[in-house]
Amino acid sequence: MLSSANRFSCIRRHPLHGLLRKSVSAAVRLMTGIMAVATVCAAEPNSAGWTPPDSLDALPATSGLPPLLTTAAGRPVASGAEWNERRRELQAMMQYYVYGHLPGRPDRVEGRLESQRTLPQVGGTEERLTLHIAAPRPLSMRIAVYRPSGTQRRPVIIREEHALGHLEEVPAILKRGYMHVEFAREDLDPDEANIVGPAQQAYPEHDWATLAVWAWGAMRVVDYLETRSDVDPDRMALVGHSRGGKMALLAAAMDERIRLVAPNGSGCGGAGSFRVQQKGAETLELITRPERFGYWFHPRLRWFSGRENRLPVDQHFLKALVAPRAVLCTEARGDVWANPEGSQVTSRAAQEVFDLLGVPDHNALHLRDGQHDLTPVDWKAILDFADWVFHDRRPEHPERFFQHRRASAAPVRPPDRATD
Ligand code: GTR
Repeated sequence: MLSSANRFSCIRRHPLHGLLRKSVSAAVRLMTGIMAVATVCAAEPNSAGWTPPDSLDALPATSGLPPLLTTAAGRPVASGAEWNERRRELQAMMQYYVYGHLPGRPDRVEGRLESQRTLPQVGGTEERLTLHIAAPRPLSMRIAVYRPSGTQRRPVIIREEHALGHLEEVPAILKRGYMHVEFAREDLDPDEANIVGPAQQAYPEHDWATLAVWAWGAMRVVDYLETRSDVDPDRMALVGHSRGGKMALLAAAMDERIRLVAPNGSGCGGAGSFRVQQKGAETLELITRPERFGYWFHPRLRWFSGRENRLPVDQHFLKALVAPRAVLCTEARGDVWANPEGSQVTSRAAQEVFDLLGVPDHNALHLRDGQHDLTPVDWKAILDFADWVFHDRRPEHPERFFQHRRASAAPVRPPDRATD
């Protein structure tokens, strides 16, 4: 269900409007795709001082993952100050090649309380609110806030959702003293191909795809939470499962106010490497198919299908962008589609940045047995790790959070599978 202001803009629900919207949308996306795939790239430097290539065809094939601690111009990165520069370059590259460009922070985000109730079964209260986002064309998004009793400032666990009211894990979260916030990401962009969602309509000059819209939505939740007197603004964590995990990792890579991110089973386009994939994992080719999830990504990404070794980025860039804040990837051994081995590889590759910044233990990966799901075992790992990061409560068996460091973890070097 869409929130009221956005429902107005979602004219696709009328059959004729739907046809119109789909064809306009398809044309817009086709144009973007043609521009990307024709590899005529804007050669002007962007705000990070990084210049996109004139043509994708000119990109060299490389072996291994692209380096983190060497700039695009070939300079080594050896200090925190140099890393800050490099960070901006990596953000620019990830947006250019993978997700499209996120707009800046809007002037205002205001929460309007819609309903409030006490929920004894979760051990606290529930507020339902609508966030009003002062975008060039106003946007709205629904959220649910769960809070233990008391008015003191609390750390927050934010979770993305396409529907609100997932109460199963709320009691455990509140019991540990956290607030829990869910947001309805699809109010900003429905999870469907061939739709120009409300947020994309509000910023027509931006080439952002659906994952970027959702990530921007998470950042707007943070804008709102910063205005609340019962939120500890230095202790906000973001959790997402699967496609929500892809979104969460991107949001944390872009927004330093997110102090801990936990992508769960996020796989291709999330924590898993595009290049290094275990047998049965979702590939760049599969995920970017127009009839599957091409709309999650900038159309430019599909050019790298079968040419992954020419992609100037990989997902260890996103993990490194979180440093010195904390990232915990929760993965399941049986979830081969989400490439848990490729996530170990990107965690190992990102480690050098966490080491450089003096926070080696802020780069974490937890593996459990089982399949693709966000289970109580994952939630326990997330809360134990959050207690450690936010409250310095050392967990039992801390080595369980660093499974990418084990000698048996997957090797960093990708198999020679991509063709030139
Ligand atoms: C799958 C998709 C994955 C993952 C998953 C989900 O179908 O191939 O990349 O995102 O959906 O979000 O549940």
